[in-house]
Amino acid sequence: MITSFELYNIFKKYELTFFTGIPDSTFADWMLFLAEHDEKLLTNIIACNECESIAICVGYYLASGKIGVAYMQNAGFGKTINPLTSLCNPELYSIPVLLMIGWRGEPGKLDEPQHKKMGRIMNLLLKDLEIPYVILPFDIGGIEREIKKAKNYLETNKAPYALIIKKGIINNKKSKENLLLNYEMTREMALKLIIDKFDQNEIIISTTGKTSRELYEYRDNHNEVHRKDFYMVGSMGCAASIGLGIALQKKGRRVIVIDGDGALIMQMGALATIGHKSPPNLIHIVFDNESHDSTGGQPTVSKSLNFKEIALNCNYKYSALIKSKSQLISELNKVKKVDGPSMLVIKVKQGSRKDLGRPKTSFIKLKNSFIRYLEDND
Ligand SMILES: Cc1ncc(C[n+]2csc(CCOP(=O)(O)OP(=O)(O)O)c2C)c(N)n1
Repeated sequence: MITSFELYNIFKKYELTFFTGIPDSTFADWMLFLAEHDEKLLTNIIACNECESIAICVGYYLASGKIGVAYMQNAGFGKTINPLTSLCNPELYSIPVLLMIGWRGEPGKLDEPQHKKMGRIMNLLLKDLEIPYVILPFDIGGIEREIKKAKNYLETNKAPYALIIKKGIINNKKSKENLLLNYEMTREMALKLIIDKFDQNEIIISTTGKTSRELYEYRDNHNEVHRKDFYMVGSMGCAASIGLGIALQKKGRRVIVIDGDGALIMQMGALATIGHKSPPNLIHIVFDNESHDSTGGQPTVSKSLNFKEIALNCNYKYSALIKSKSQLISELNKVKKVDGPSMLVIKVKQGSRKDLGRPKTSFIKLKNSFIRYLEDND
């Protein structure tokens, strides 16, 4: 096992001090280290998605001749295939990028179902992409040897190379540093208020990570059925687009999308599509905790964004920024009466309950009962 500081020292020795990507809980402490030391010891750019991080590294290389490191969870690796096979490809521009990929769903290890397939095929995909990779060993000497080898390859071949990071290689023991967000509500509190308000034949789509886990558990604890909800697993950033697809078919039903700031930023282009199609029955709710809370609380860039105005500028018909419980209650009453698409941006604290559970029902069962709910309740 290696600490983040020891890892940084190895990267620095091989002139790798430029990092960009989307966080993964496999190296949560490393992500916090990068955020903490950005513009001091190193550069860290929190990207909107994994594809963007490759492109940032390409720009960095073109302008400085130096090699960037793109970090990601293997869930997001698929998003990099386009720039890796075009921009970086040795048959085209031949640009070296070091990938640092957290290995979720490693065969034989217990993990969430959405990680199983990518965990199994990631190495095969890298082989098909003709990107050499190494599974980083656990000892510091071995890690240094492999990073040196990677650097040599990148310089000699001017092509991408991947480091695969297993859980437990980077010490994650340092406690999570919560952002000091002085908001009244937690995500879970706000979620409960919303769910209680929409108690008719509404259709709910909840974003990936802890939001869906909290919603699932809330239904369980209240002996409510899950069929009203579509719980996203993986596919971060896709909740609003699923909502659009449904809203356009089910014009007589309200569709509530519950999103996160990280997920919204990841696929922010979806706002343009939603605004353009303008379904009046779509309500887009964003829990903005200024972080990727589900993977360890690493900051997003939401602090410098005004989602409320962005939505309106993308042709949403109504939008509000909410910071308190009383405001949330009044906006929920209002949003039921106006034509959408509408957006409610709710500022919430970071964090979740330690004993938060995970969906237990099979996803095929959940899908089938959700489809029946869509058919039955028009
Ligand atoms: C394409 C992709 N990249 C990364 C991940 C890993 N991941 C899962 S949840 C999450 C954070 C989501 O943050 P946000 O939408 O702000 O919601 P929060 O966890 O803060 O409630 C990340 C990075 C993923 N599932 N898919």
